[in-house]
Amino acid sequence: GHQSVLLWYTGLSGSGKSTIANAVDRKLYELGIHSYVLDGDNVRHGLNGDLEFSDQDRVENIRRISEVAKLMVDAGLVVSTAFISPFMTDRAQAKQLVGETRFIEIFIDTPLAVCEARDPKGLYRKARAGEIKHFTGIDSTYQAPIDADIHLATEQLSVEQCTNQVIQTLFKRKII
Ligand code: GGZ
Repeated sequence: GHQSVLLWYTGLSGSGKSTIANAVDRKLYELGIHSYVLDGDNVRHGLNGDLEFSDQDRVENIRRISEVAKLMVDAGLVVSTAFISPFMTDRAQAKQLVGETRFIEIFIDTPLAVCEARDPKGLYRKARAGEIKHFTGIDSTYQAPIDADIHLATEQLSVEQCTNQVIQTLFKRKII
């Protein structure tokens, strides 16, 4: 068996949140644990299709995601959320909502310069050119966590090492 928890990933666009969350999720599946990843692909087009990237819309984006994640945790799943979630207070509210003991914050700490060099979707280039406004790290704030449960400095670690660190933490805390 396992305890249901929320794995809350936070980090810049292109930091690797979805990649690591999905790799962890695959391991959980292999361990026979029911889990689900909420990310931009399955939330921002549907449930939150009416929201854009103003501060106000990001707050609402994270609020709805937190509520949905709580329902899924209540249903017994290990839930992962992979959103920039740039504001500290919104992450703190998510933690309060699901309960401190069921919330694990994972900081995907990839420096802006690295994310920008990767630029997998060309969004940083567009943001620098002024074609996208309010882009996180360029002209919209990112408040890095100061006390994340798991801090992954991805420059020094492979995806496999990051994934193992998350899984090991879950074992150590007797969640799985
Ligand atoms: C940040 C943006 C923006 C702006 C579009 N700022 O690399 P991606 O493409 O796949 O990840 C980014 C994603 C961020 O959505 P979130 O729901 O995670 O953001 S938040 O938690 O702040 O609400 C990026 C794309 O959407 N994108 N415009 N202006 N990222």
